[in-house]
Amino acid sequence: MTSELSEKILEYLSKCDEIDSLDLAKIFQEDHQKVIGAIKSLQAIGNLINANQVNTKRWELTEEGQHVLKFGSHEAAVYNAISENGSPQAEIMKTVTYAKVGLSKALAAGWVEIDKNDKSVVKRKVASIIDTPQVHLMNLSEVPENIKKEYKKRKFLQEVVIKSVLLSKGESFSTKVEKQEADVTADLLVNDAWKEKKFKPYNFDALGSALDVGHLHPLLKVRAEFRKIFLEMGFTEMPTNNYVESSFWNFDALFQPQQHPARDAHDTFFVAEPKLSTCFPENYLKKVKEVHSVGGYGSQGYRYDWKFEEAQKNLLRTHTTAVSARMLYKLMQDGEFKPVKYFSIDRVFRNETLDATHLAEFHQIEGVVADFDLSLGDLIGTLYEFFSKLGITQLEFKPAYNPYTEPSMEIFCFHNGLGKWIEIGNSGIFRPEMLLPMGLPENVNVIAWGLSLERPTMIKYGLNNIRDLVGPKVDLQMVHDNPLCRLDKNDPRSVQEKRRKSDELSKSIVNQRQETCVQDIVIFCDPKYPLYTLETLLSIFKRDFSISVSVHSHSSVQKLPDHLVEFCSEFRTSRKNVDFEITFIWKIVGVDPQMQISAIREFSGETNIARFLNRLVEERKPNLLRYESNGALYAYQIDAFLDRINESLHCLDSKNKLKNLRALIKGQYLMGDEISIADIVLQSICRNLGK
Ligand code: FB9
Repeated sequence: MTSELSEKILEYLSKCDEIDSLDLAKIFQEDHQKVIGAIKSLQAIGNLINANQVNTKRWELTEEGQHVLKFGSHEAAVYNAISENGSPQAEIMKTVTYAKVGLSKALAAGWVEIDKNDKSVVKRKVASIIDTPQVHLMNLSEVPENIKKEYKKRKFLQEVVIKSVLLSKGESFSTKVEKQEADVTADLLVNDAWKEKKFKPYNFDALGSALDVGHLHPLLKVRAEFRKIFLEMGFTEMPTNNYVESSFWNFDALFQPQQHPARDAHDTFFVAEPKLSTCFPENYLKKVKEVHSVGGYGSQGYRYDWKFEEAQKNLLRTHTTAVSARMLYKLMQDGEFKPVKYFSIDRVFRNETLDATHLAEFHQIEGVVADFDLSLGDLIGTLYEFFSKLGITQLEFKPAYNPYTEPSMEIFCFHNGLGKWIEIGNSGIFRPEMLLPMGLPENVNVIAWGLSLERPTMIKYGLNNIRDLVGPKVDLQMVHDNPLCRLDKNDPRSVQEKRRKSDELSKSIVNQRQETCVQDIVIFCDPKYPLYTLETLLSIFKRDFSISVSVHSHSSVQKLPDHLVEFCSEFRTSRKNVDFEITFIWKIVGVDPQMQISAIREFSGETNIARFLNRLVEERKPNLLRYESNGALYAYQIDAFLDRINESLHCLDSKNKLKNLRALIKGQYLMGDEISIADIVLQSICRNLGK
């Protein structure tokens, strides 16, 4: 049902070629937003009208400008406030609004002067004045631009951009709009009444209404992914809902001596109230005291006077290994030992020096496996399995020291983006002095490892400062905008599987090309979303490969925009026996171009086509544009960027799209100091997005 306002708009438009929505609002004495609403409802009814957004810059009075318009300029107000024989400056300053700037302007204009005999008095210097600023503000349209800019500097005027819509008659313009039914109702079905009706066309491009829901913080997204990894590996989550812990469970139970530096106040947050814990398992406590003070189980212990009072001190737990200790102790209290796999992901607190990547608290991720006769090999194998699910397959281990594990190892992986080995965690086998007082059988070993949640999250979301991730300065828009987190897709098995298939594909095409040229690259592309990445890639490849491109238009494209007529013109030849022969067809296919590798398969989307072309070239020239030849993690990083670029390409408005894409560009190249396919795609898109 069109509103009365819509019909008035159509009526007005029938008598002119075009009209701006702001003018319509004035003519109909309506709020501009109501006019915009009526225009949108007319646009929904087929091609009645053409509506193009227009941005108009307009001058508007500021609050100070309104004051000048009403009461005169500040200098005129000062002049008018001075009495015949002069007035004390203090009085003028007290009684006149904007007196300070008014007095200096009035002095500069020669309207007033300071009394030579009494500097505290100001006198009139002229008999009368013309208040030009007030006159100008009363009739802005007559004021020259340069004067307006002066008033902008004096904060009397501001330039505002008014968004409006320029209307003109559409292909199916009419002043009479037949009511369009939105639904087939029961009434319409009676006696086939629906046959006489017009129905609103389905808008298949209409988006679902954005759900006004909450958004998970990146840390919680990554935590969920780690939780998924542990659960699929058969681990059970430990109860970690106690930040306050006794020194006994946080340190003594782990065979960490009471004089260890980590146990003093500048490394640990001790709790003032309640200061002490009093309830401990009596027999177990005795065994812990003994193994610390005199040893046992083949250990000589630390040979010191172990103090109960020290063990009673409450603190904010410094690691979730305190929870692991409680769980392992409980295991034997519940009956006979059975093998278990536990994990925890929760906050821990350390009184540490703060820096860009360290705060006084962080989330520790910990895995624990207790079973008969576990060895260091089992620990290493478990770590390979765990980290492989993050796409990390190159691990190195370095001997380390922990009070509660022996042997202990720091874990490293090679980070291609940073071009160096980075520490990704710590691990070890719990000592007998920790396990045997709990009553665990002598042939039971417990392997364990830990890492932080913040470090992988910062890498995943490209954050350099921990304060951009947690704390009061976090940009909530980042929480709203950041993409979903999936770590499992990097499981080398699925990655290797994906790569094996595409390698097979690339090899089959490469082999085919070696006998003949690659005759069957066909690309369908929508003129609304040109594949500029192709032009950039071909200009890189032309140095090492012979290329020919033929460009055609499908019948679904009525007229090719002028700026696309020369698309890939540099490569248009009819030469045969080239390395790359591409048939490029403009066709209405939507945002994702389609690449057809005839008789084998199809790729969809700019980033997937780029990946394929990179692989095709990397087969012949590995160093021309490194991708998979540089290792799984390097390729994973590039894939992660390409996925984010692809997500941005599908976000709705180009402004937002450009903002998302530009946010990806931090240094010279996305992968550090080496250009990659991700840079080429990103730069091509950003360079041409405005076209
Ligand atoms: O997380 C750490 N690094 C890391 C982890 C993952 C990652 O992302 C992957 C590429 C995708 C990147 C980096 N670290 C441990 C190493 C360093 O960051 C280190 O500087 C900071 N460490 C924290 C503690 O620092 C005071 C990280 C935290 C940490 C260290 C050790 C443990 C837990 C967390 C442990 C343990 C442990 C050992 C034996 C038995 C049981 C638990």
